[in-house]
Amino acid sequence: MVDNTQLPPAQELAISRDLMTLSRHVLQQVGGGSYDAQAQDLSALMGRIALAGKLISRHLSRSGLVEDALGSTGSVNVQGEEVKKMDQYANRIFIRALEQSGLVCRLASEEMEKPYYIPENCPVGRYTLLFDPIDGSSNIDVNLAVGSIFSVRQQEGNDETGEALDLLQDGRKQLAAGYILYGSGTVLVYTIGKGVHSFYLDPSLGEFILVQENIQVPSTGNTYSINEGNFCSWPESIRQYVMHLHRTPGYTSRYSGALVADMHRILMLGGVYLYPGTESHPDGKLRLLYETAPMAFLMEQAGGRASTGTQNVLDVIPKKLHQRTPLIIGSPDDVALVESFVGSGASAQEPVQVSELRR
Ligand code: AFP
Repeated sequence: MVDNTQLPPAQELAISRDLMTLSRHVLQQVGGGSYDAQAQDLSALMGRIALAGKLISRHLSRSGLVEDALGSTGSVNVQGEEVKKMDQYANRIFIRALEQSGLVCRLASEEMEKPYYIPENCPVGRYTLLFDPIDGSSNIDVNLAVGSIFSVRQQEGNDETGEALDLLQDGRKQLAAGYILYGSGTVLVYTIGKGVHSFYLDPSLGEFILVQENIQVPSTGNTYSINEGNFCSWPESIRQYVMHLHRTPGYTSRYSGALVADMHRILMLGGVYLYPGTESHPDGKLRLLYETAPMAFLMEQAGGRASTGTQNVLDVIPKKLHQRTPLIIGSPDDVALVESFVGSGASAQEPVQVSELRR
């Protein structure tokens, strides 16, 4: 008798994959059947973050056709940077999507000087969402890849002052982190401390579909990603490192101007992304709580590393909400190589002997 309920194994596998929604995946990561309250919360939160990503993706895909997507709002944010219309739109989308979750009491983003409270959620919603709504916003007007970065933390204490002092803790306090890359496709990559997993948005279904579980970054890669326009204002050790790469056959440089896009390349193919301090910005450009710490959490979960040059990014305790840190992130061997230059205090007069460091 023929079993009409079964399809060939390859098709069965494809169906199982298509049915693995993001929320279900989060639950499976945590529970294995017996889901506790936090697992349920994280699953619901990821569902809302994914919804925000879908709405932003849709708006970006029409950006040249609608009035309110391209160009600048004419204002500057707390970092003194020009606010693009998409920055404002995406920030609002995250707020509204998480407001409705009932779970998030507080949101903090690059676009808001102070945390945004949702008082009606606070009695039950003990989570804070930190996010960069649009990372790489200078790419929007020229139709290049941009991203969103997110990080979830438990809210500690009642924070009656509204100063969010409990956020000034190290990156190991993150419960979940990830990014959404709006590129040739829209991909969401996340961790809840149990590996790194990626989901692609299937526009025909309007769902993120699992494509890869337990992503591992290669131990080394041939790509380095840094804005070489800042060469003259980097510390000498970074200049020496990059000159070493120039002299070593096999390296290639890739830099898109969006951390999410560059990070995704490094995560998938190996190599290193750097945003070091510069003369005018000794701590670099990237913000700890909603850019470098979430990326560091993700990269470590994928077997990689993230360093400021002298310290693990996840150990940095911020002094303020919008604190910046230098970032060296990627394959463990490549990050170690950069650190060896920083640690050696390499100077132009004393070039480092690196032959033994590079396999
Ligand atoms: P925004 O988040 O303000 O769009 O900045 C993007 C970013 O922080 C990061 O995504 C890029 O890697 C970096 O800035 C690019 O900065 P430079 O133009 O200085 O290289």
